[in-house]
Amino acid sequence: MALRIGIIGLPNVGKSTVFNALTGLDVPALNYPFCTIEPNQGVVLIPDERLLAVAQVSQPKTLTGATIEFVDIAGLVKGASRGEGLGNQFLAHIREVDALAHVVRLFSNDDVAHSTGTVEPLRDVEVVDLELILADLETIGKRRERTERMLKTGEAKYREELDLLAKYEEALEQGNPLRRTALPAIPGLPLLSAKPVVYVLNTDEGQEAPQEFLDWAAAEGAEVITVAADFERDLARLDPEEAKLFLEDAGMDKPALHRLVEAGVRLLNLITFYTVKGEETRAWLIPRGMTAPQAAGRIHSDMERGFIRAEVIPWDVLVREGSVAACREQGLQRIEGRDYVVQDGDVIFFRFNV
Ligand SMILES: Nc1nc2c(ncn2[C@@H]2O[C@H](COP(=O)(O)OP(=O)(O)OP(=O)(O)O)[C@@H](O)[C@H]2O)c(=O)[nH]1
Ligand SMILES: [Mg+2]
Repeated sequence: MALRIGIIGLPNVGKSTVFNALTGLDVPALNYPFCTIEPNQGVVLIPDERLLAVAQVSQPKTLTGATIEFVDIAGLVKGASRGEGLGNQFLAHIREVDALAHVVRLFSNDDVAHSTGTVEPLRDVEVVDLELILADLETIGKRRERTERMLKTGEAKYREELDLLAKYEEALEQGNPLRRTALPAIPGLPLLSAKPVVYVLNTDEGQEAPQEFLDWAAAEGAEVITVAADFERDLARLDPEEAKLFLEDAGMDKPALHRLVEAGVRLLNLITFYTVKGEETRAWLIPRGMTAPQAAGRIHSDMERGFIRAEVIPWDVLVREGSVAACREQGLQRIEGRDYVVQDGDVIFFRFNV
C-alpha cells in the first residue's frame, strides 16, 4: 500500500519542475502547457534528521530511509470537468491519489505563459477547486441514483447515505470544497474536493507568500509552502558539497522542498519508526495508530504472525544515552505487547517466532 501525493494545478505553474526537484528524475519540464500527459510517478526519499542521529549511534553499513510517492499530474484548465483540456483523464488521475500538493504560480517570468493571463493565486486556486467541485457533483449524482434504488431494500443506512449526499451537494453548490466541511466520508466514494491539500506557492527567489493567501489557506487548516521551483530543481542536480554552498549563498539551511515532503507526511497522518538490525538501520513509515504487530507486518508478514513482543526505545533517548546497551542497563528500553500503539520516533526491536 504505497501512499501517493498528486501534484496538481493550472498548466505551466511549475508542477513538473517541483516534481523533478523532488525526485531528482528528469521528466520534460518545458515551457508550454500540457507537456505532461501521462502522470509521472516518482519515489521520494524522506529527509530525516532523526534517522541520521540514530545512525550515529548504530553505525550501520546500510542506512535506509523511508519513501513516499509523488505523482506529477497534467495541468487542469477551466472546463476540465466537462472534458476541456485533458479533462476527465486528469480527474481520474486525481481520484487515484491520497492527498494533493496544489502548485500555484507566484513567479513572474514573462517568458512563461500564464493560462489565466495574470498572476493571481487565489483566483487560480478557485479555478482548480471549481473543477473538483463539478466533478464531485457528477459523482454524487450517479451515487444518488444507486442509493435511491437501494432504498427499496428498507435498510436504514441507505436513507442516511442519501441525507449525507444531500449535505455534500449543498456545500458544493455553495462553492465549498468538501475538505472545508466537517462532513464524514462515505467509504469507497472517492470525492476529489475532500482530499487533503497542501499548497505550494511557486515564487521568485526570496519572494514571500501574500498574507491574503495565508489567511485563506488557514481557514481550511491547510499548510502553505513557498518554493522557488527553478532554484530547487537546479539545487537537486548538484552534488552534496556544491548544493551546500548554493544553499548558503541563498541564505537557506535546507531545500524548501524538504518542507513539502514533511507536510506530505503530516497530511497523510503517517509516523516513522526505526529498526536497528544487524548491519542495517532503517526508517519505516506507517499510518498513525498501528499496533506493534501491524507495524512488524510492514517489515515481513512472518513477523506479524509470529509476533512475541516489541522492545522500544524512543529515538531521542537512544541518541542521548549513546548505545542500546546503556538504555537496557538503565531500564530505558520498554517491553511492549501486541496492543502497543507505535509512537512516532520509536526505535523498535521486534521479537518473533517463525
Ligand atoms: N522563473 C521561474 N520559472 C519557473 C519556475 N518554475 C517553473 N518555471 C518555468 O515554467 C515553465 C513551466 O514549468 P513546468 O514545470 O513544466 O510547469 P507544469 O505546471 O508542469 O506545466 P504543465 O505540465 O504543462 O501543466 C518552465 O519553463 C519552467 O522552467 C520558477 O520558480 N521561476
Ligand atoms: Mg508538467
